[in-house]
Amino acid sequence: NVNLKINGLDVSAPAGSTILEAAHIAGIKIPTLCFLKEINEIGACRMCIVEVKGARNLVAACVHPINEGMEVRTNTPELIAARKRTLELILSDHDKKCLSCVRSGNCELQALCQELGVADEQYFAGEANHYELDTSAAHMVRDNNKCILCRRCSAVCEKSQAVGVIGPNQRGFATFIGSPFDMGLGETSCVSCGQCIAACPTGALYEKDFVDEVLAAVEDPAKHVVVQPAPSVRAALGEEFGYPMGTDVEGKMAAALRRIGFDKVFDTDYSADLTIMEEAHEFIERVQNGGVLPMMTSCSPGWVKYCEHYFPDLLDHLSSCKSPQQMFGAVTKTYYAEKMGLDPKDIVCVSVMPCTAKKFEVGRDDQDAAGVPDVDISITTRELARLIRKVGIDFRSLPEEGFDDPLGESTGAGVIFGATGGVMEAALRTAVETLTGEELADVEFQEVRGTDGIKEATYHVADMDVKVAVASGLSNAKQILEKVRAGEADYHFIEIMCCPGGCVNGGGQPQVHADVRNFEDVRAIRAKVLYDNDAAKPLRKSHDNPSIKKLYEEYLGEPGSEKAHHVLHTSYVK
Ligand code: HC1
Ligand code: SF4
Repeated sequence: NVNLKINGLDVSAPAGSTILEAAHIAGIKIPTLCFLKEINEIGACRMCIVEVKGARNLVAACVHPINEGMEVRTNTPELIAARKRTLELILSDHDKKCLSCVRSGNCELQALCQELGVADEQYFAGEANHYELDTSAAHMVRDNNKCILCRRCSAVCEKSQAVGVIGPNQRGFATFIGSPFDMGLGETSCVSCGQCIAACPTGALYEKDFVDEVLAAVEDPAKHVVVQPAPSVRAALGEEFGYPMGTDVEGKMAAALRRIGFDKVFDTDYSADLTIMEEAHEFIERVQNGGVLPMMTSCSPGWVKYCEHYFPDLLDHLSSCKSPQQMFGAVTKTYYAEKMGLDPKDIVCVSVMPCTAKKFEVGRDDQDAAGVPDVDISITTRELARLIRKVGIDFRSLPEEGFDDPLGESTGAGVIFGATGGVMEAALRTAVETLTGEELADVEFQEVRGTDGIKEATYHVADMDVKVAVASGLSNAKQILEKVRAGEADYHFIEIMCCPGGCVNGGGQPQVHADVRNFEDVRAIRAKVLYDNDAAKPLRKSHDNPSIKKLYEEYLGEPGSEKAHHVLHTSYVK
């Protein structure tokens, strides 16, 4: 360890730490704005400047390493005044419409202004840029009038996602964040992941909001409106209502959805189980009949879009299974509609997703089993929180309730879909038992758990070594895909999730401020909710789900049947 003094306090921190990290250990907060650990370490915004005794200039604490005997001051009146001036300069070219801003109350810029006592907004009126909103993408809006040029979005897009379709254009005062040649984001190869939204400290980036469309559907007496929340929503929605990160709010979420007025409160976990039935069957078929291997999962729409744009030569590796979101809609508008005597045109299927790419997925071709779109409206976890507030539901005082039958029943295999490695583990639980004909002694496949960007494992199943890989975050996926493309990978099955850590860390989840995100593993904390939820379930294998068994008996026949293909499988754009 290295010993230093911060604000006169003796601090000991691991060698190689930055001043920011050492201060955090000592419980001293140094404000930051542009810094995102391992993603945007550019020391550019000057919020985290500190004094180091003997140094000629102020240094950026986010990137400056500690030394033995160093003496640091973080909070002198001069530093506070300098930070305040930095904020004032940002505000002079910022659209200060806080009242109507989607991030009001949850904006990092607003919070810093409050902490540092920046008061009179009119005072900063100066020369300002004015930008048109970019609404060209299916999933999000870019409002450069609220952009503070921190570059967190472009760093995430490039480094985590290997996409790189947004970045600084022009120079000096004219600098703005945009796409190459100032194209609309919708015209680029953006994959709709929303990781840039999750990284944005202000209201410059936000999802297209469908809260009012959902309310209108619920109010329409001619419509039968069903809702399906994704696995990961229950792991993070509580954060919007003051619960500590890592709280499972499944029961309150179901109660809230019922009070919003949905006719049926179902669960995407149900169709995650269904996806496993089809995907495990497809995998076994490919292995036994010389199909294209490695097979790759297809439930993450940002990943599917990435594959279509960047690795079209590997599309035959993608499972033909629709995602659980889409399978849910397809089953609702075929099987459930028949059972209830409803015209599929009168059903509105709403999904609540931790994801912004799901807004794009609902509009894809070949996702209309009943001749109408499988899913009508997809909203994010954040939009659900807004909807709950808008209709005046006091979330914290709600009772815990369950889901409706029959599309609300699920096993533990369904709920772990939201964490990286979860789809693989769920598929293995079913594939192994199908191949061996024996019951698994232990259903937990620890090797594919955890937040590492790339995981590998080999399982000996029915005289065969099954080699699997799991990647989350497209830059990690890219490494594996390049190996497959070069013929250097001997995997049988690969799970790929677009967002780092999987859906729990999706672009539609509650935004986590950088001062938390830089020090805690949000992905692991939320994933634990799903693994605990799984461990507490009486049934943990998709093929044991009674409602899924019934669906096959009454409607689909066998996994992989012609009918199952018509309803539950799809195709891709080369
Ligand atoms: Fe996901 Fe999926 S796990 S893609 O992350 O396969 O969004 O949670 O709903 O569809 O189940 C997202 C989550 C989600 C699908 C499932
Ligand atoms: Fe990049 Fe994803 Fe944002 Fe598109 S949505 S600009 S791919 S980070």
